[in-house]
Amino acid sequence: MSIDYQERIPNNVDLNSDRRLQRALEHWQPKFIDWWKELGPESFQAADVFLRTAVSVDAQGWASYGFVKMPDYRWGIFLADRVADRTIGFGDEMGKPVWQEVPGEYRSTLRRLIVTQGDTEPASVEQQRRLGLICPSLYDLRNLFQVNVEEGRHLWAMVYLLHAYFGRDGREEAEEMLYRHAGDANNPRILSTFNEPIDDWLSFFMFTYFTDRDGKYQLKSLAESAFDPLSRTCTFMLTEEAHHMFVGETGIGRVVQRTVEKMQELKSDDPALLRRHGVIDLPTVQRYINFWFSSALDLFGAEISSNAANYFGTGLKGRPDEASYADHSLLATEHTLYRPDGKGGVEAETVVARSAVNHMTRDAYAKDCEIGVKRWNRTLEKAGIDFRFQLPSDRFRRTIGVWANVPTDTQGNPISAAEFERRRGEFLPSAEDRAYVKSLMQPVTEPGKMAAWIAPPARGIDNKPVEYEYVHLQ
Ligand code: BYC
Ligand code: FE
Ligand code: FE
Repeated sequence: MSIDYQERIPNNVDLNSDRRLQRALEHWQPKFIDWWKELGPESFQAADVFLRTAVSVDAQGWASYGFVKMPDYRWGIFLADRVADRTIGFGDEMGKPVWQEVPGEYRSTLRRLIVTQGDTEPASVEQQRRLGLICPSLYDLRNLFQVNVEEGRHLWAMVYLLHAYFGRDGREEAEEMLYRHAGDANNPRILSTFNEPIDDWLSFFMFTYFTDRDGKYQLKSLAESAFDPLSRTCTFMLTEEAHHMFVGETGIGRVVQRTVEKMQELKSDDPALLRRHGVIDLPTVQRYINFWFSSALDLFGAEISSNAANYFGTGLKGRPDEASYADHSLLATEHTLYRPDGKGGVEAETVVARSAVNHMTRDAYAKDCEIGVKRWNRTLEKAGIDFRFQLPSDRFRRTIGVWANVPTDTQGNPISAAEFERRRGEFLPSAEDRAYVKSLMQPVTEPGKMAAWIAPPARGIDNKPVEYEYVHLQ
């Protein structure tokens, strides 16, 4: 079904035919706009931004580009087209028709999954709200705002499901989405990563590379759901997600590129010298990777999880690309993982595979994370630089799962708490690192100009040149 832009709430779900639902969402809409104006991008609400807006849910040609003031962005409700005769692809109900309504017995579990997903979307907008004031270029500023408005739309996607399928409880949950705030001491966002401040652009690129990619994997898992409206919603959200990760991968790539150019010019890899010349030294980039990757791993939940086994068995949530696996029951196979033995060593534990769904999803995620790392390393290799980036071990700095609060080095070797503290500055960004990176964050808003710590992008947006004026400041 095509998207109706004549409506107050653009949609392709025939909202017009359900007046109650339409009224309920129209009641929520001004609250969302108030939230956006108060906690969305600071200082740029009146700027004209070159944004893409979804105009169809086809994989090709689904977006159109034009200048929009962010509060006027047409946030709407877009579900991928229904797949005829779709059946459940895994778990105990495998092969049965998917559900168009929520089965009573799964109501609270499903609501909780949708709320957890939905909560991350406005959280990220809140986390990123001050980045515009310190943008490295208009091109980057536009990308930030594109990501922000789409995360706003992802909130709409989950709020639609809550309103349409969860009655009064759902409407209450939708309100709560605008009351919890990232980093709020009394009323924080649900998952811890979404309370971490993002106040420099290196962190923003790390977040869009690592954390938005968790989004990709969680959305892929939910796209497998037996609850068909959730599946269709997530399938379309994934179309938008690709750009967020592109911003992260190319953003980090451009930082690395700039540093490499400086290293060649100065014929030095001395971090202090490079910092005096205004670029971000490679070990600092590595420490940011260590921080954000380990933080993102926690978003997959515990490796051994009865919740996850339950979601899988009941058909609520599968694995990403479930069809690519041979076994869709996971009751007859086993899965081995490594855990601390409590004596400073490591031991193997074998569990029924269904209990290890979170682990499998996380492994698929980590593999996907490697792709960018390889690309950044190619830049180093081509420049004849010996340094190589590496993802830290999945045991490193965990707060969830079997390795929670077990100190290890970045290779995953258990170490004492004292040694961890002694080497903290080798593993993770120090206060000095953060202060240095922050000191570079001076706004650059002349069309085509880039901050000195980042290389220009290879190309512009929608075939426009890099020098294009992507944001018209007021
Ligand atoms: N923090 O069985 P377990 C995105 C809790 S990002 C705090 O291991 P489960 C985006 C858990 O709730 C994608 N608590 O967990 C990115 C449970 O509590 P109870 C977001 C945590 O349920 C960038 C207990 O620990 N989407 O879209 O298998 C920008 C034991 O849990 C955490 C989703 O998350 C944590 N990290 O899995 C914008 C998808 N981990 O029951 C957007 C929906 C676990 O003991 N969520 N706990 O009280 C889920 O599927 C699951 O809730 C999780 C956890 C994967 C998060
Ligand atoms: Fe999102
Ligand atoms: Fe995203």
